Amino acid sequence: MSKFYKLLRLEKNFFTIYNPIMNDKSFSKFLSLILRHKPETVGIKLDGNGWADVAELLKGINSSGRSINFATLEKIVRENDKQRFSFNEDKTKIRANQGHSVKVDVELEEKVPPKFLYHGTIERNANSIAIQGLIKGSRLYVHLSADVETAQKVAARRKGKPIIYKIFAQAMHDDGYKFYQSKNGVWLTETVPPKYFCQLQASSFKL
Ligand code: HQG
Repeated sequence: MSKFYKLLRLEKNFFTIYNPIMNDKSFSKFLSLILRHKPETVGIKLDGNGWADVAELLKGINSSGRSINFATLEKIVRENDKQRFSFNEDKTKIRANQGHSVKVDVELEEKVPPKFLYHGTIERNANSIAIQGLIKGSRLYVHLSADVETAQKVAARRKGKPIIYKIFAQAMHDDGYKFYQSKNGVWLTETVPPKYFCQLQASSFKL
């Protein structure tokens, strides 16, 4: 990533994290930061299964200069476009369904994948992906989409020319690679070596 884009991202993150007037979308981003990456931002800890105590979370957020109550948190969890968060049964605990960089075990269900899965990214990553395959980077897993449309949305989060890989998931599974599906439908695996994917031609998906 160029210095320019790094700065842009830093600036975007700064306003997402430090803007005290937050709508539900910015709150959802802030929650992702806390529950996937940096619980210490609001002075809390996640347990081994990724759960945060809801009372501690609300207290931590409210002490950080933002204002949130249980009803708003419930609404954000309920209405989140990708169902990123889950409560436990009595809603005393909350966790992110996927996307973590902190080492927690969110009790993912191992599952037999469909024949193909998809991964959306940008062209700038293509050379390195061709050599290394898809790697998980700072996250716990490589994230894969069930269909091309979803992969396109993932690619569109980034600045650059979108590219989509078709992953030979069934072949990987047959060769012993494990797959998981998060509660909100994202497919996860540890790594995807180069022999298990091909790049889709741009003509086969709408840019
Ligand atoms: C790329 C969002 C160079 C990879 C989405 C991606 C997803 C490589 C980036 C979830 C590489 C990692 C995760 C290699 C992989 N060389 N680049 N060898 N291997 N990459 O954000 O999949 O909205 O960690 O292609 O919808 O983009 O947050 O992963 O571009 O489900 O809930 O390295 O995040 O979900 O980026 O996105 P990320 P991702 P939420």
